[in-house]
Amino acid sequence: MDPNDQSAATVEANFDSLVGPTHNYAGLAHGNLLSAEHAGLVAYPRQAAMQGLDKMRRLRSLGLTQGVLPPQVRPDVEFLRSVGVSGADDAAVIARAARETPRLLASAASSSSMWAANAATVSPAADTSDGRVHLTTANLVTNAHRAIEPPQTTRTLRAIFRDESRFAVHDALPATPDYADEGAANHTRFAREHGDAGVELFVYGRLGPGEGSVAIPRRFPARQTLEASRAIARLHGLDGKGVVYAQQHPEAIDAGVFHNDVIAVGNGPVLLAHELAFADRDDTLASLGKACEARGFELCHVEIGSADVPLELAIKRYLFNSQLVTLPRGGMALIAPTDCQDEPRIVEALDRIVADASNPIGAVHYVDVRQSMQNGGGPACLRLRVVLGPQDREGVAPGVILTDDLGGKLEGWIERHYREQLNPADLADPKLLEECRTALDELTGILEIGSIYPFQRDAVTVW
Ligand code: SUG
Repeated sequence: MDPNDQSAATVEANFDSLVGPTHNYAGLAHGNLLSAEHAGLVAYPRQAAMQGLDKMRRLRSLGLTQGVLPPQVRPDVEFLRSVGVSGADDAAVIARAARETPRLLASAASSSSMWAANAATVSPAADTSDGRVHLTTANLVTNAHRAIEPPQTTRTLRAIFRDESRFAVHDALPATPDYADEGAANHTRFAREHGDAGVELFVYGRLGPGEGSVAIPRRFPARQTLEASRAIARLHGLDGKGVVYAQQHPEAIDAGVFHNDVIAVGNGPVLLAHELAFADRDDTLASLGKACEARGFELCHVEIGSADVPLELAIKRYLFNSQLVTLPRGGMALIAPTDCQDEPRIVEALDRIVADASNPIGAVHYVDVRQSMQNGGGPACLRLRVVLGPQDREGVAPGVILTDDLGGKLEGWIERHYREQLNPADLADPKLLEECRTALDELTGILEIGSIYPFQRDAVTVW
């Protein structure tokens, strides 16, 4: 039997979003230090998209199931119109935005949907009351350029996770600060094996109204509320025994940890985290340990302390925004950004972890996603994890699962449609929208997911 044959197994698939043709650096994300640092830089969309595709191919070469999510249409002219930037046609709206309010144009043009970890929160079938995989689209209310993503995200997810007997795709939570939600970036699932009932850890930065008070960050926004996390657990029908809520360390948020996946990553029974990830480290570990025990497995906690890797360094190099994956042949590998590779303190910490037989992490693979990293999105930000049993897999649009053939087609597609470089001033070019629409129209054909964008539907004349 082929050891890579996973057809009968429950696997965790990574769905990465392709970087969009308008990838640029606009410094839009308050509290995200890399986004601020690189604002105004020339961006390289073609290279960015290829780096993302190369990462997907690398994961697939490790024997993992890899899916592809399409980007969103940008600039979002409807968003510009909704905030009063009017014009006779799309080109006029874009021209007026460029003239009068360039930051709004940058928000409308951001390719931020590339960070698929913020698309939704996902609970596998083994954890939910109706035995379906549940996905709740994130509302991303904290930042305007991200708050425009949810309607298209929901359409895209429903087109891909299309069998309603296997998948429930929920609309985003109400778009209000009390329900601020950033998706899987603040959610980690632990289980003995992917197909077993697990423990879902929801990490929040602040409470909702009337829930008492906790210390909150002073400098940067807390993007996730406890109220939002609770709502998702309810929507997904999670058993309370398998749910743990933990507060992010406010000092970590103030140091630039805008999502928990910038400071912690988990997989199977393993939690790899910095000592400053949680506001109450001991309490969080105790609750998590107890919940895992109740599910019949022991939590394997691998910690990196400030003495070995200071918080600021971990954030700058995105050490914890690595993907921790279970390999089909057994053991785990960490998929880390190349930016970690030339930092001796990080390499030493990782070498120690790999050499330590008390955890299953046996290898580190470095991937170059620098174009995304410069906007604060590392390897783990680019993917949405979805645990799929054999029946679930049959309910997924088959054309989005990466194969050699699809990889080749996507490479050609990127070469044909993406600009080599994009300056902030190029966002004013009305041709960019046309190029994006043409590219995405072709992409939906390649992925065989039908018409998912409003411009494709509007083009159909209804008699
Ligand atoms: O929301 N950056 C994104 C990065 C998201 C990373 N995702 C996870 N950690 N899962 C954000 O801060 C920058 C866009 C700009 O400045 O042009 C941005 O939106």
